[in-house]
Amino acid sequence: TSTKKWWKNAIVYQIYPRSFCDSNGDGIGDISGIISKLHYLKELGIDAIWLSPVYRSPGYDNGYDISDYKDINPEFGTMEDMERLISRAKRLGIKIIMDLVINHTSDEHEWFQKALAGDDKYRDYYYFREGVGSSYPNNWGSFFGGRAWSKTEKGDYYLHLFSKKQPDLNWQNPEVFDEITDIMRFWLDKGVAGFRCDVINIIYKESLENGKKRFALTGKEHYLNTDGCHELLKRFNEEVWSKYKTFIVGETVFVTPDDAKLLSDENRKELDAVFFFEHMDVDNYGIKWFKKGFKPSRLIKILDKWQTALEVPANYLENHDQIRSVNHFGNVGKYWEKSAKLLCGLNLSLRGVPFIYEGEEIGMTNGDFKGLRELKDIESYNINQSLKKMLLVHSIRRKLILQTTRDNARTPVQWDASDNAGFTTGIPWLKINANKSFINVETELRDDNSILNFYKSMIEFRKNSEALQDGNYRRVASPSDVYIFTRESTHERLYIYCNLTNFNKAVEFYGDNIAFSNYEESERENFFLKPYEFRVVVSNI
Ligand code: TEU
Ligand code: CA
Repeated sequence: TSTKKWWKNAIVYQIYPRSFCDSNGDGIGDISGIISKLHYLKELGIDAIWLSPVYRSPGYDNGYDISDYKDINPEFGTMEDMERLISRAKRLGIKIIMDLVINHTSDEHEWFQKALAGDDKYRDYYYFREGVGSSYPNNWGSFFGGRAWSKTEKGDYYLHLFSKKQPDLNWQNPEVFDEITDIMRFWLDKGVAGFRCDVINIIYKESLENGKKRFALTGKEHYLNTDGCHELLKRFNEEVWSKYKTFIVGETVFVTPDDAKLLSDENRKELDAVFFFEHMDVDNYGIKWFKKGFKPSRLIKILDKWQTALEVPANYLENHDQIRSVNHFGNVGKYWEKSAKLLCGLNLSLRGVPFIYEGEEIGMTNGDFKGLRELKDIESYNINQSLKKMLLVHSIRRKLILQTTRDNARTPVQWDASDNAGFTTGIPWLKINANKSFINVETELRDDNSILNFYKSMIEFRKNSEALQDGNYRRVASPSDVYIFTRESTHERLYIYCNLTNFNKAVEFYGDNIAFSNYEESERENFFLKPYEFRVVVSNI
């Protein structure tokens, strides 16, 4: 119907511009590079692009440190390039969703520079505080390890929940609200279709009091999902977003299903959807650097919980902050191809809005880094410093960081098998994986049986399926490491089977005919699922 929101049946593709495609040989992906691949994305079948930040930035956190919200990072191109991207995409029916990073700015933003120079108006855009005795203003910790405060030349401190190059904005100041909503309108007027709001549920600090002591993120109870944050979201929605046909997805850290419901309930008119993290943390001890073995049964429990809790979850299995999903939940050995296809099937069968991260559609794997020196991520750098303070030796730090570093997902997209994988003619900013020789777009486009072609078919299948797009969700009893669920609409009932193990798994088969699978008909069995088998079975209703 015409009143249905456009994004409810959309499939979104995330681009991390630095790593996507370089058009001018400087080794850094750019906007012209993206434009050159729009037809590829159209063919893939996606409806919208979430563009990680392209704003002007000194790049200490690859653009998540913005120094001018109304300008484009010259490394990525010009404002004309950006306008061209929006209009070319529009012609192809692809919407552009920008990343909106408003918890903090870069310390090189004019506002912060004026604040440092002593301008009181701008000092109140941030949190400047005197130390307590010879120590920090409070005991809060940073997301990237270490303290959340840094000293200025004058001897006072400023708050930064991320790196010291990312001072937090003071959302209690109404002028900050006016500045940022003005920026939102600026981009929406240019034709952008919405925002992915970075760490949006931590922007409003209720107080700057000491937090309960924790191993990580001491202080979080003072800023997570505060009433002030809900209030801000309501006002963003009412005063700006609702005036355009936007899709607003929030990156919301440490949320429970109840928190997420409050943030994205349609009637509350705050966010449209949220990214939760519980499934990302399925294989760690609460802190991502300390990993434990992956158990499919845990992943299934978590996904089921969120499927049941939320009407429209934002579904994803990887992004620019996480390791590659085939490393995380699949198999990079013998079952690389089968497991990548299974994860595709899973992500695109769940209820909600599916997000695909660049390279996921060809089964890209974690970076093959040999040492910490090959890494570029500021988080990895800072964590290494923190782990040093904990007196962990180099070999251990190396192991912990290499298996989890965000750079695993940031290696350049592998377009072909040539030396620089068709990503650049120059020297890539981050090392390209050796497996580009067989994991690359060109090779996979030619192979009917490739992961890439599986994505294309699965996307098309979803687009043509009322049950997958709008149906309800119900888990079906199964062995704990096999995920079986139904998606059902008025005219269609589908049984989805996901064997998340590398074993044959005996299961009960329901339904009539197999509509989709990552195994050939001749390879399939009647009484069990093959390793990493994915099946969609249609049942008559
Ligand atoms: O991420 C927030 C965030 O919490 C992660 O960086 C976190 O360290 C990791 O995902 C935990 O597993 C957002 C952006 O996505 C990230 O790239 C930025 O560095 C960060 O905010 C600061 O803007
Ligand atoms: Ca470039």
